Amino acid sequence: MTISRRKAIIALGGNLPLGGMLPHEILLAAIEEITPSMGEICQVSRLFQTPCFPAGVGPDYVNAALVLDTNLKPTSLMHQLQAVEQKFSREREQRWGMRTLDLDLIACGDSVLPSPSEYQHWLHLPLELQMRQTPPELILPHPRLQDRAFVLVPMCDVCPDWRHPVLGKTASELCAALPKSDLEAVQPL
Ligand code: PH2
Ligand code: MG
Ligand code: MG
Repeated sequence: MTISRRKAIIALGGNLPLGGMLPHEILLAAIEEITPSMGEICQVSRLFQTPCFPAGVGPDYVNAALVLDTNLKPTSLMHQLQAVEQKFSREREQRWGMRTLDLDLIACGDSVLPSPSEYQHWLHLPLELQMRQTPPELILPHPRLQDRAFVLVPMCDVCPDWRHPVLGKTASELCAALPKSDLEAVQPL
């Protein structure tokens, strides 16, 4: 049997302290919790301070990205990432609410999940519905990654040449297409 290894892109974020830990310390501690059984970390981005999205609903975030060489299936990896979130007291309450730690699986190589047609549905979902609907299953690549400087700027540190399997553009091309003001608001810590 061949084990298929793939490069998973993981986005890290947080905007709430936990006990005595500040968001950037939580992110660094979370990276330490990504064990060899989950895969091998190949690259870790710088940490960035980013304005909260949607604007004004909470404190700035700290965001980062990493690339993990893994042989876990995407859903297993997602469950393991959720277990790490739990260690840092992540409460799943409000969509896009404040959080101590968010670990999002952004992409797994060039996988499109759960299917290309389902992917199209989430890709084109109007903003009004995005705010109210949570996909029932893992969607890959993350359907909003192309909109978000707080995801794409860190990705450009670790995988600028990763090509979006549906949009056909690399991370650095997607990043360059964002409004300049969005990009300038993402500041290395
Ligand atoms: N994550 C969210 C909602 N808003 N804003 C920033 N700046 N960074 C995030 O990681 C973030 C967000 C939901 O996961
Ligand atoms: Mg999340
Ligand atoms: Mg998130």
